[in-house]
Amino acid sequence: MKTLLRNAAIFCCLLALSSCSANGQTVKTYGYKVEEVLPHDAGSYTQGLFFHDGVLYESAGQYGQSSFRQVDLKTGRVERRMNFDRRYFAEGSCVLNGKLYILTWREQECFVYDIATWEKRGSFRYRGEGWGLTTDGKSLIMSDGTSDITFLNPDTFQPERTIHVTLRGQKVLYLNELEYIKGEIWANVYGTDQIVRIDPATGQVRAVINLRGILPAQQRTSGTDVLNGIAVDDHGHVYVTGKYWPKMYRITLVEKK
Ligand SMILES: [Ca+2]
Repeated sequence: MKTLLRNAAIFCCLLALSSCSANGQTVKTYGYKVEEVLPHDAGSYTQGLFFHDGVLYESAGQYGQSSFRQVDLKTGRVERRMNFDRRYFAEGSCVLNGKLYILTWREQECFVYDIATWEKRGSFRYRGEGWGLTTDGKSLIMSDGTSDITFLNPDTFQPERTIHVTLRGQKVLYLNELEYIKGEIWANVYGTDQIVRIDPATGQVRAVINLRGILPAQQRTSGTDVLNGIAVDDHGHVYVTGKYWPKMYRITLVEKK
């Protein structure tokens, strides 16, 4: 997946041109303010991050290391953990109607559990890769590493519709971890420090958030990987982290003029 970083540079070039209009719509650009620094398990290759009933959950990837965790927000302590067989590379996760859905990267299988008991309730097969997962409260919303985001029926996992995500008319590839926030889909763009805010009806990027520098150089090691992980709590507070990052951040956005 590291090879994607080369291609991500192309996307960065696109961002440099942002803050212009796309088909008559203005694309806003944001920086960030760190409101709170929280601990994060530097052993977690973060793939899914979300709150449910005030509790933070995280899915983590890599073959032989994949897990799903219930995490104490303030201490970062893993309070409950489920490990996956080494055949599976866990990806994005979310809860809808009391069911926990966890994607796998190339295994083409979405596991379903009861979020209260973590008992397995079944699984769904799908084609292509699984990357990010979130929900608007009705559908599952899934990314697959391309510029497409697919809305799925949570009972059947059948696709309902697909949006093609564009920034100023250009495809935005490598859409990764997702979070549905106030009527928009926020998506990490793999290999970059950017989050794009997407119109769920049209796929157009309404805003770009640049989080460059949020994890300071002195906090980085040779094992530190890319920004990934967006979660919003019941108060509308937004949290971000990254793969093997030692910190998670509660942020607010600062619009760039
Ligand atoms: Ca998320």
